[in-house]
Amino acid sequence: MQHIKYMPYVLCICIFFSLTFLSIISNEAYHFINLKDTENTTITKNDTVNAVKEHTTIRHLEFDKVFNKYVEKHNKIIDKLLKPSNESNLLELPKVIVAQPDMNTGYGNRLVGVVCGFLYSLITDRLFFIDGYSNFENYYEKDFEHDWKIIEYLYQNSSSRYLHDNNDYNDFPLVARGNLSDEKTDILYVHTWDYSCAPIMSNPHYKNWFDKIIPDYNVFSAVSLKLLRLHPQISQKVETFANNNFNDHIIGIHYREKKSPHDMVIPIEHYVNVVRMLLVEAQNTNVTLFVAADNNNGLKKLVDSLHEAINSNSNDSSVKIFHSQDDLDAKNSVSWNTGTEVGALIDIKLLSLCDDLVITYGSSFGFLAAAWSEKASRRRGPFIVMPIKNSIEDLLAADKVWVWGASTSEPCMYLSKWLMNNEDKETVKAFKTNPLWMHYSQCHWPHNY
Ligand SMILES: Nc1nc2c(ncn2[C@@H]2O[C@H](COP(=O)(O)OP(=O)(O)O)[C@@H](O)[C@H]2O)c(=O)[nH]1
Ligand SMILES: *[C@@H]1O[C@H](CO)[C@@H](O)[C@H](O)[C@H]1NC(C)=O
Ligand SMILES: *[C@@H]1O[C@H](CO)[C@@H](O)[C@H](O)[C@H]1NC(C)=O
Ligand SMILES: *[C@@H]1O[C@H](CO)[C@@H](O)[C@H](O)[C@H]1NC(C)=O
Ligand SMILES: *[C@@H]1O[C@H](CO)[C@@H](O)[C@H](O)[C@H]1NC(C)=O
Ligand SMILES: *[C@@H]1O[C@H](CO)[C@@H](O)[C@H](O)[C@H]1NC(C)=O
Ligand SMILES: *[C@@H]1O[C@H](CO)[C@@H](O)[C@H](O)[C@H]1NC(C)=O
Ligand SMILES: *[C@@H]1O[C@H](CO)[C@@H](O)[C@H](O)[C@H]1NC(C)=O
Ligand SMILES: [Mg+2]
Repeated sequence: MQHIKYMPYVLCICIFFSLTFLSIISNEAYHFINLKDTENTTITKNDTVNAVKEHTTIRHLEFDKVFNKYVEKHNKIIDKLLKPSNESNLLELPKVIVAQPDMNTGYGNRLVGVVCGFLYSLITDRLFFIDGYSNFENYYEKDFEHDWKIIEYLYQNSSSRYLHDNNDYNDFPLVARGNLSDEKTDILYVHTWDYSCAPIMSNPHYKNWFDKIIPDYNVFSAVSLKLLRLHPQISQKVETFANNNFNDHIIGIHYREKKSPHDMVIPIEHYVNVVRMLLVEAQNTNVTLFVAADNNNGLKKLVDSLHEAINSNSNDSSVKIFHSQDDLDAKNSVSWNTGTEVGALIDIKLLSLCDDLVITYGSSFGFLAAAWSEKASRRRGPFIVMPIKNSIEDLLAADKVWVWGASTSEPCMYLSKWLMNNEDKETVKAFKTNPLWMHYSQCHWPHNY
């Protein structure tokens, strides 16, 4: 079996859920990466400009109205709370949701909890804050003041509890089938590395809300496209790169090499094969391949393999291969991962512009690109390449899947396997009323695997 030659790609894992390399955490400000291809912002083709414009078409009009109303309300209340006057003395402290992202995790683990927290605040009519996202405004546009630090002092005597506390505690019965407005606690903390709010979409109390506000159930997409809009300086780099390099049909590939646990391997050849399969379908269009990876060497191997496969199968020069230029082996100054903060955002956003995605099982980076995207509700879900045991057994057995196509672009919820295994029957039943429950559950190892 040829595939055995991928044996050398076995790599060590530290904590496989998310975190690769432990490095010293600091609050150093980010620096822009040097994207050489994109330094000059000359836009060459009018049609690509239009294509990029089309990406910004609003897909969730009802949600956007809800978002804008929330921003207005939030700003008014914050004004009153922070400007002491006799009017504000009479004001009861509003109940809040406080999202607590861990800055030392990657984006896939950091942003899902922020989106979940905001979703809860809309549904429960609480105010939304983020606790501890350093330099948020350097990376994103900020429509309203959500820094918990500026308001926290008012809540020093308030009651608080965790709705989610990573893998240690999750109130799934409340999320999947309770009425969250009955919750009397002033502060509800949302501390999670997972898309752990997915069960709220199954909650019978909120079914009408979702049917009306986000009827296509691309919930992450609807929320993130409003709450997490990239800082203009970063989004300009994304747009320039796309305008200069992206063609009619774009296939994005995320190769997460350094994460497979238990001596499993991710055959590069399998990524290449999915691309070849997609190229058959894309005949007679000019195709761009956009490649991202978690390390420089992996990126090079994948680009070389793609070049080799494409050139040996046709002399079709209409397929172009690009990647951005983050130094993936550089130590990230903020998180446990490698590469830079801005470089990672640019890669995610470029992947999110792709018409098709080929991503890696168990890596939330690719799922984030699929979901945090204007294309989330239009395209099919990403193709997911599976790590396999480095043995003939895994290449021959019927129950070993090498690649599969996801049914939606929503992120993965790795805790769903825990939920189904440990929660009471009613909660499991409620969770499974969501037509997407299989998607949420199938895309990741269980957290204690
Ligand atoms: N620039 C860049 N960074 C990456 C890439 N893949 C992984 N990383 C870095 O590694 C982190 C991985 O963490 P996360 O997004 O949680 O994904 P996961 O750990 O694979 O589930 C990212 O946030 C990036 O900092 C990539 O393709 N490009
Ligand atoms: C960018 O474009 C300007 C004007 O066209 C040119 O003068 C400059 O040399 C270019 N810079 C780079 C880095 O190519
Ligand atoms: C590109 O679009 C602009 C504005 O829509 C237009 O003025 C210009 O003529 C177009 N250029 C070409 C080459 O089509
Ligand atoms: C509110 O403030 C105004 C002016 O500062 C003052 O005249 C008034 O007595 C105050 N009312 C109360 C109820 O404290
Ligand atoms: C909290 O309670 C203490 C003691 O009762 C009181 O002195 C303090 O002003 C209160 N803080 C706030 C923000 O209400
Ligand atoms: C939830 O409970 C509140 C009272 O705590 C009630 O006003 C509201 O109608 C309930 N919401 C739903 C969706 O059942
Ligand atoms: C692909 O691009 C080339 C060069 O820009 C162009 O001549 C050709 O018509 C394009 N093909 C299709 C199918 O759009
Ligand atoms: C591609 O082009 C090369 C050189 O022009 C030729 O030798 C080769 O047979 C071509 N391959 C295919 C698949 O057409
Ligand atoms: Mg991670």
